Amino acid sequence: MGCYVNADPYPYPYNGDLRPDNTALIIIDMQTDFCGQGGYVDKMGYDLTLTRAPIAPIKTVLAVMREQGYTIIHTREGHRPDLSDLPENKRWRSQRIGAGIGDPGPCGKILVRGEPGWQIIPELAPLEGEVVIDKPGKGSFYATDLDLILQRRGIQNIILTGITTDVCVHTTMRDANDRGYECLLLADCTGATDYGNYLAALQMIKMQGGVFGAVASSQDLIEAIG
Ligand code: C5J
Repeated sequence: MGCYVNADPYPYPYNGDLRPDNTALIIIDMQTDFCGQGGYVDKMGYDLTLTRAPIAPIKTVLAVMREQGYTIIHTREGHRPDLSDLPENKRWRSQRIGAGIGDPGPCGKILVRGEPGWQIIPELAPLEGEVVIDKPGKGSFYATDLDLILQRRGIQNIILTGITTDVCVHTTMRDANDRGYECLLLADCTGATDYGNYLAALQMIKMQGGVFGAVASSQDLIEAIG
């Protein structure tokens, strides 16, 4: 019995206990800065088709999970306008490659809260009442109230989507796994700035019997939750 997703390397979740009231969909950093023209990733010179690929599949999963009453969580990476929460070395590193965080660009100041580039793209905009987590770092738990919100709602399972697979999505998944959350990454609902890194990031999750959780497609998830 139970509800299992046909995932790799094991049917997810491990205990078959997958319900709208114990499971959250997290959509990580689907902001113009990471997938839109003139944003941070574009300024760094990476191929936007890789970070835009998950938009349509996420939209489909989001509609299904909203309809069924799952907890929906959106995250945004960004810094305060006075940059008081921007580590010196993060600023230095980004400036060095021509995409200085906090510097003006075509979409406003790069990765600064309130600027056009920092907004979640309209296709995946949060609805009134959905949780939005503002984070200054890669992980969604660091310096945020995400864990508190998940605990209060009795969330045990986290379905991860968003960008980028090898940076913010992986950091969040690793941290969530350490905290005891049962994690599933939807492979077609995530993308990286480098295709090889995307593939490697998926592979890393599946090592050691699923060291950070499991991987499935959005279709596998939708079939399981009906
Ligand atoms: C990065 C992210 N890559 N959302 N952020 O700096 O993955």
